[in-house]
Amino acid sequence: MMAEAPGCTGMHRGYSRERTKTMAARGKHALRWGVVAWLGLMSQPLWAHAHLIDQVPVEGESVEVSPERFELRFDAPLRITQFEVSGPEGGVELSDAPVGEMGKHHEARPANVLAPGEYRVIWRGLAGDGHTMSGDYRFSVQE
Ligand SMILES: [Cu+2]
Repeated sequence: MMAEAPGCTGMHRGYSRERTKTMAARGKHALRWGVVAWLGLMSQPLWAHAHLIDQVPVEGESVEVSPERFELRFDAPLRITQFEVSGPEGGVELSDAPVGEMGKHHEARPANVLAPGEYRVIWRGLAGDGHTMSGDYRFSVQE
């Protein structure tokens, strides 16, 4: 199965009619906020969706030794709602998981040394704009 590319599965669904109504209700500020939102599409909006910019181990990487930690870095804050690693021995127990924290940088540590083999990381998160982001990638640990 092909790894699903990290992406915004909501595709601006969060910029809803309800939010537009709320903006209209703010009267004279509505236009200004509309402009801010529009500019946001070009730069970094306040309620930005977050894109994955770095991960450790890197996708497809074959690491020589069991990784001490897993890392995800985003270009905007995101709340991790799911983080799962599985391998040849099933689900990998994590001594600390990033679930629930809002931030650009997330870390998780395996509770035990990872056995050689192929691993799969599945994560899911909620960006500041309310969009769900997710990723699914593999790496391997050498003999
Ligand atoms: Cu988004």
